[in-house]
Amino acid sequence: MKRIITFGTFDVFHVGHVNILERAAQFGDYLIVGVSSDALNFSKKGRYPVYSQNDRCKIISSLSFVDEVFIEESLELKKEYITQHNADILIMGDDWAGRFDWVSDVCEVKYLPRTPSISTTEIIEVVKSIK
Ligand code: C2G
Repeated sequence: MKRIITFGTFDVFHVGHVNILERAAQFGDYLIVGVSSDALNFSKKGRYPVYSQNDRCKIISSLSFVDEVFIEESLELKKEYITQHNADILIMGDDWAGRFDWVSDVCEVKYLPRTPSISTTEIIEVVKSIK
């Protein structure tokens, strides 16, 4: 039984998010998702997500291939989250390639190709430009 863990903000949920979670789930039997908190986003990006952490968690929890969801409060706690959840593999999109290799002493780390041409930032820009 392999346990997979992944992390993300998943704001303004879109098909790129579905693709990474669906593919991550295929690497094991149980998928755990760390959803970054509103405060973590504010400290990283200087703005809050469009959707609140509760709503983002609710959306991710509703997916049939997601088994467990928790709030990620800090990027530095990655190893603690991985060991607490007994994860065997950490999976992230390849925009993060190499950046989580430092946890590879506690689990395997894999980066999967991002879905091209879609991002939360781009969706926000498109919505803003609609007159
Ligand atoms: N993603 C993807 N294709 C896209 C957009 C996103 O595969 N077109 C993937 C990202 O690579 C990431 C996941 O979807 O693995 C979540 O992306 P974001 O919501 O942008 O998450 P981020 O703000 O990068 O938070 O601890 C890490 C952070 O919590 C990651």
